[in-house]
Amino acid sequence: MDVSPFNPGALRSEPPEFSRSELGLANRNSGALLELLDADITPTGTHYLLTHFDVPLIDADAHMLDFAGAFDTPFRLSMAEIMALPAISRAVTLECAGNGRAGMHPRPVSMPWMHEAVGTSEWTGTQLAPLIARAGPRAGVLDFAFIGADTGFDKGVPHPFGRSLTPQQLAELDVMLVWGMNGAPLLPQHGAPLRLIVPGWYGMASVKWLTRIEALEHFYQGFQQVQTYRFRQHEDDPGEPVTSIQVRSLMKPPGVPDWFTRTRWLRPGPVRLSGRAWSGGGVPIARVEVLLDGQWADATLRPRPDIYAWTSWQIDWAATSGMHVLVCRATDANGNSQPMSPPHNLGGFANTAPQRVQVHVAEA
Ligand SMILES: Nc1nc2c(c(=O)[nH]1)N[C@H]1C(S)=C(S)[C@@H](COP(=O)(O)O)O[C@H]1N2
Ligand SMILES: [Mo]
Repeated sequence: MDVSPFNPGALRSEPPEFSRSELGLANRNSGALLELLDADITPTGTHYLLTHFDVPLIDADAHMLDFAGAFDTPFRLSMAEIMALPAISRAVTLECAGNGRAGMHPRPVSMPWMHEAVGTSEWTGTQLAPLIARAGPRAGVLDFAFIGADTGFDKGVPHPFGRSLTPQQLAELDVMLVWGMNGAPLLPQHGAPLRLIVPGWYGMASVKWLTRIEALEHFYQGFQQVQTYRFRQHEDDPGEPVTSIQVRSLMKPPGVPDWFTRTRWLRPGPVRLSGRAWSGGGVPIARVEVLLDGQWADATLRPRPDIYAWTSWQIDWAATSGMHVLVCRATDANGNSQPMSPPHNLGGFANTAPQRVQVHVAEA
């Protein structure tokens, strides 16, 4: 099921309109422009945005990152000290865990993403693990909390945006401390001057405006760690945590759009369809299939620039006059693919139901 404007019948079972609060969130948290999906690196400024509270304006010259808590040798680093560390740049695809939420039934009321909460940037920074090792976590450390400079309320609970990773997760993930995006300093809305990038995980783990890393001898209990980002069936269900990105694909909509409904128009004849597919944890994409005239056909895949970056795909279609719904679905090397109706959860996370693109094929 899909609530795209091409399928208004699907709206019957849910509130007929998005609330003003949801519209407000949708205005602040922009999505990617699907027509730019042919770019390996999402052009800076068109990368999706998800900010829970307010974007803080931080003076990079005065900014310090604190390594605090249960470390043997806690320390603080200035941006100059961090940027003098060995630098790495990696193309990493970031996706919001709420991507696809607006297509869930019933619709969880939150940031109403359709399909666009994804982008790939070349992130420049340094590896986190050597710095944690330098600070020397005590033997009893169970968790590392990553705290952002932004604070606000959710469900009446005031908190800074914070997330955590266990020592084992840190050992398995190529976590980066990042100050650059596509060869330029981070933009304020993407976490300037310093953020975490946790490749292969949904975006909530990649804490922006990072100010503090705290070693804990208990599990971090921050709101964004324990009260949300969990696959829950009902309010009292503790649920499973949301972690790795689940396999998904998107199509660059072909032809030209109606500006309001985004329905496409194109002429009959050969058309090259293209798009992207990605999965979490560095797992490669094994297959992308596209539904063309009632038949699933295999798209051609191109190698990805980094194990954490999306794969591009393409397929040729002989478009015939009439209305068509184009659908793509990906399968990763672990054999996971996009279910037609993914299981519901309260938060509306990881709705990987395939995108449907309605096209009207006709002579001018
Ligand atoms: N400090 C802080 N970090 C944050 C967030 C936030 O609201 N505050 N949002 C998270 C979520 S849910 C996502 S999907 C990504 C989005 O990163 P982007 O806005 O750079 O695309 O940032 C994550 N890091
Ligand atoms: Mo997110």
